Amino acid sequence: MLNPSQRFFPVNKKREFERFGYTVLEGCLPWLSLEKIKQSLIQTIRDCAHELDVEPAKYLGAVSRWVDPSPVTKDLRPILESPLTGLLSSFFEEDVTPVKWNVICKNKHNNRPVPLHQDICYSPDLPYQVSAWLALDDVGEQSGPLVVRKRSHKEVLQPAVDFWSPEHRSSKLSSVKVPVQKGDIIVFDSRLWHGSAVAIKESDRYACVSRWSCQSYKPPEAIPPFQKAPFGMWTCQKETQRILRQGSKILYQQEPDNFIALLDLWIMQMKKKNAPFKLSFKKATMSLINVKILHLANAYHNGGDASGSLYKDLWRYLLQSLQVYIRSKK
Ligand SMILES: O=C(O)CCC(=O)C(=O)O
Ligand SMILES: [Fe+2]
Repeated sequence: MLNPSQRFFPVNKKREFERFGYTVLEGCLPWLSLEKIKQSLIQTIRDCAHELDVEPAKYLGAVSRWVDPSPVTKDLRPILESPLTGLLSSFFEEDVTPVKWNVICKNKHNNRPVPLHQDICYSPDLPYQVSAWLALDDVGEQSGPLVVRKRSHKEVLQPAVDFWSPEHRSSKLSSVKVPVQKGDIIVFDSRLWHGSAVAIKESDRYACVSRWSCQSYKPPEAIPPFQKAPFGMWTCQKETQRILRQGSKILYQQEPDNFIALLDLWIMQMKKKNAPFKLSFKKATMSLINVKILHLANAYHNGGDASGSLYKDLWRYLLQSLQVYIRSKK
């Protein structure tokens, strides 16, 4: 039977994709109510917040992406997998297989940019060919659109960028914004350098991002190994735990083993403004609370921080000074 989403794409779209590493497929899935899908996502996100006993606004301030398996992505697959399979197999003119599903959002609680990166380098064990970034809202230039560096999918792969590191300096070098309408799909190569802009206009910007490979796909022969920053994407939780434990031993004569108990201890002490070095207690408290919510959302909902800014904030507002203090006591 013909899948209703199979359709003919102008040949220049495919050429554009091959040349620039991305293209926008406009007005996809017109028979689906994307608004209904988004509202149901938002309700699930609210339920997730309540499960952690936090306000939805606070939850959304800390969590900006969910990867399947997650309660937030669970209902998308049954609705979207078949139409997207139809669309993408028409586009590529061959069979395609879904690899991963994500929901990524910006809104008034979290409008931060995502630094430029190449997706394939974060997924060496499960490489995929393309992403299909389905807009669930209209995304203008000011609403944090995807940004891409045209043709960069043809460059030599670089090690995965650790943009969670406080040392990371993000570059906007020759990147262009890709504003889209609700229902458009940006199809982009997993080697393309891309990210997203700050949402100056803090309206909702929800996207369902699925990853796919064509049957004929051959992953790159060599994906460069991760170069882990001392405090970054792959190390920040362990480092945070280490620094906070050392600090609480010296300052509060306590050393909780459990990460959440440790964060709670520090939240309490920061609220009491109890530390012998200079810092903004308010910002330190906020960043500890955000990391706590992120950690719980990761454990319960496979939630994450798309922009990689929460641990960076904690570093800036507490850990950096605490580390200097600990070293001075050794
Ligand atoms: O949606 C965003 O803000 C970033 C998306 C992204 O990097 C991705 O889907 O791979
Ligand atoms: Fe990405």
